[in-house]
Amino acid sequence: MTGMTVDLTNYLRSRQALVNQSLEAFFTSPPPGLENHFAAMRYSLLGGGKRIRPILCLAAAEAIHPTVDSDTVLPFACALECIHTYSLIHDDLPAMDDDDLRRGRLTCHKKFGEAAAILAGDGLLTMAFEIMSAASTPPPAEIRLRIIGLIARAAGPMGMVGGQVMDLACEGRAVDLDTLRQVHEKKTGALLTASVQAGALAAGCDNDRFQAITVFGEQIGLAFQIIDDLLDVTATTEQLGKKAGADASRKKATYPALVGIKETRTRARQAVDDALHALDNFTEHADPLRELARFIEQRTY
Ligand code: GRG
Repeated sequence: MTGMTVDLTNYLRSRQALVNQSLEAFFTSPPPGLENHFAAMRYSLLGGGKRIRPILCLAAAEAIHPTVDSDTVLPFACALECIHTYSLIHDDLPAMDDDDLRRGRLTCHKKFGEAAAILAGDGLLTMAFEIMSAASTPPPAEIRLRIIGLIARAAGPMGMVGGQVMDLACEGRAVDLDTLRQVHEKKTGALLTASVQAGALAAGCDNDRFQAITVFGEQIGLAFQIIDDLLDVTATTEQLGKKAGADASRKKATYPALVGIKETRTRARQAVDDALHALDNFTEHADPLRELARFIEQRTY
């Protein structure tokens, strides 16, 4: 077993600060004429959020190489948050979920207007790839290219975008558990899996540990979405910073709707147990990753 004790609250706080500082640096002074575009991107990117994906990326790197230089990993970690934030902005648009509240405040389109919000999402998505490709620090170009490729695949039609397309196609239809799982794997799981894969690769991970980290990522991705479904039923709008009960009011297929609350919890626990099992051969340097998996199961927001 492991010997390192992780104070997750402090760990999350310190990594959030690191990521926020780094994101700030990538989105500082706007060129003349783009002040409003930068304000819209910054509003959504820097106005809250748990930073789960970048922190998973940093923790996976640490699990592989405990003294890895954070400058090696931060461009990927920040890019993942940019992609995630873009997806939230677009998901909130009237053409999709039409939400007014995100991260405890007005959604981007409510604050800046629809056209500005679409462009803020586009700007964040493309900036992610500029950030990842521009860095002059390690990893070497070959690894950098592999990471960029896997993040692109996880964000695009084979991953998150594809999951969103499938999700929209499911609206108003009876959906079985297998289909729901496929939607979740793509829409939410793919980017979470890519987050740990990217961190591990940036830190120089070998093939065996890459496979193990991939299983870990897939299982926490599943747990994350199961808990997201559950929180929609059990948490308040205030806790979530977005409208609670939205899935039920849209009659969406969710784990609680399909299997009930008790079984939903059991499935989240099973996924986290499977994720932890995948790290059996890792040292105590993977303890932050292990704690993050438990946090994903126990989170209340
Ligand atoms: C529009 C291309 C496109 C994709 C949208 C991710 C997504 C696909 C939509 C978001 C809708 C949603 C609520 C999905 C459930 C899981 C999820 C991604 C929750 C939000 O992530 P958190 O909890 O949010 O990490 P914070 O705000 O903490 O970053």
